[in-house]
Order: sequence, then structure tokens, then C-alpha cells
Amino acid sequence: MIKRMVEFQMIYGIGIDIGGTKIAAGIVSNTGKVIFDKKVPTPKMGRSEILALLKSLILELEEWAERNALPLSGIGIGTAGQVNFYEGKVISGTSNIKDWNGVNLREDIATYSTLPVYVDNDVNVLALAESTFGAAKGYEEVICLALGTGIGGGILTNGKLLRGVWGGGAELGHMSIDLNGDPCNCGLHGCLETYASGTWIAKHMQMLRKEKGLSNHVTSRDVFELYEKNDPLATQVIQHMVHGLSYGIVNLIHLFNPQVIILGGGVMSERQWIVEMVHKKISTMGMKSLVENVEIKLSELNHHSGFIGAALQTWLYK
Ligand code: BMX
Ligand code: ZN
Repeated sequence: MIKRMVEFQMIYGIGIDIGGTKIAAGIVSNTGKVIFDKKVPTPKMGRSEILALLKSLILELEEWAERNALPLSGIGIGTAGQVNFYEGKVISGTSNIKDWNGVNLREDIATYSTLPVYVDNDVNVLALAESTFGAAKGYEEVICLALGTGIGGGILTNGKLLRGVWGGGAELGHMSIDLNGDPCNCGLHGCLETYASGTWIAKHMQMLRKEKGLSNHVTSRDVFELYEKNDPLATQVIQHMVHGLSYGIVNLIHLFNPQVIILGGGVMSERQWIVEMVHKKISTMGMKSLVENVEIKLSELNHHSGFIGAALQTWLYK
């Protein structure tokens, strides 16, 4: 009998995660290992500055890979905004990223790189990363929510991303949970994003502090610090956040009958206690048959999940 050895081939992808506040980039192996990573703030001037930064990041990473003899399978991008996955183009986006609508990233990158380029929404790729290497590994019916500058969503059903017609689907942060709620920058009122994103956690605290004549220069990080010190206003804001998040999650459970909900993004980082609060809350809400066995887990790849997911597109879709 002839023994045939199938050799596992290591390949590497460049992954870039473009969010409203930061851009994270790295080189990732197909075993999920992060070989190189870098984080920079998202330029506030918008399109041309972001494109210039992307170019310098990509060229730097390509050079680094070459110097270290790493074969590259391509460039994967995960960006905030509604992305036409098939064309590699950002069709639209909220004001979280200035002047980002209509940018064809695949075409732009092709002007200086010969590598294949894959572009998807930032939280769609986070869902890919978590299901391949992280908290959603082994699950087929998965919902991811990333709580950051905004709230992004990714849905896996039968283990595959649910994209809709062109890839713009799963904007879960823009599911309204209150017709009379705060106006969201997507045009609706009372979106999940206006309850539980970092931006709105800070905004709610600022409003409450202003009413009391207190300084309103607070960030969402300050709100969490104050919450840990039992500050009554921070407690109010966090309870409001958990309440909204729980409503949003129960809606998603009713709609999609998932096995697991993964919570990621800067707001969630290491905060297992939010998971516990939400779990407790949803156990008394909605349709018992659907809600009772759903697991809620923190993202395991944390701040790396975006660019790992972005990179893994480069071998997943080959
Ligand atoms: C917003 C929306 C989503 C994005 C989500 C998380 C834009 C520009 N953004 O809801 O597409 O996935 O934010 O993005 O339309 P982040 O900025 O918090 O990473
Ligand atoms: Zn909205």
C-alpha cells in the first residue's frame, strides 16, 4: 500500500479591519496565528486620508511578508458600512466614517497591489473569525453583535454568512427597538445602536450629567469605571444599555432561532458581567421555547477578531 502524505500548507493573508474609531491590520496564518499586527486611529478627514493610510499599511505588510518569506494569499478587508461583497465596494454607510460611501476598495487597492482583494462588512468578517477560530467554533447558527463606535451584526446560518441580495444585510445595530426612541444616524429612531454602542453609552451619560450640572466630558470607558464605583448615573446608563441590548437579542432569537449569540467589540472587551446581566434578563423575556437554550458568549478573539476575519476571506473563498 502506498502511503500518501497530504501536506498542510501554511498560507498567510493580510487582514484589515476599518472601524469608526480605529483601523487594525495584520498578517494572519490559515491556522489563525497573528504574525504581525498594527492599530491606528481612523483618519477623521474621511475618504482620501483613509485610502492613503490603507495604501501605506498594505505596502508595509506586503514588504514585511516578503522579507520574512511568507506566501500571501491576498488582502481581506472588513469595513464598517454596507458593502457590496461581490464588487468590493462600500455602497453606503452612516456618518460614523466620513465620506466613505461609494468607495470601491477592490479597485483602489488594485492600483498598487496585484494580490486578490476581498471586501466585506467589519462584523460579517468578525462572525467568520469567531466561527473559524473563536467562540462560535463548532456552531452553525450564529449571531454576532459587535458593540463599538456603532453596533454591527453578522449572521451565520448553516455555517454560512447571510448576506441578502448584495451583501448589505445583517445591519443588526439598526433594528429599531423603540419607535419613539432617540434619532439614529441611519434615519430611524430607537435603533439598538442608540442603546448599547460606545457612542450612545457616552451620550446618555453626558445627557444625564448635564441635567445635574456636572461636567459632561465623559467617554464610554469613564461610564464603565464609574459604574464599577457604583455611581448612580452610570448605573442608570448601564441598566438602560443592558435593557436595550436584551430586547435586541430577544428579537434576533425570535427571528433566527440561533444556537449562540457572540458579543464582541470594544464595549464588551473582557466584560463577562454584561453577558451575565443580559442572560439573566432575557431568561424572563419573549418566547421561552426559543430563548431558553441560547448561549451567549463573549468574542474570544477580542480586538483581533476583525482583521483575522478579514484575512481569512483570502483562503476561504479561493
Ligand atoms: C454602524 C455601521 C455598520 C458597522 C457598525 C459597527 C456604518 C459606517 N457603520 O452600525 O456598518 O458594522 O457601525 O462599526 O454604516 P464600528 O465602527 O463600531 O466598528
Ligand atoms: Zn439606526
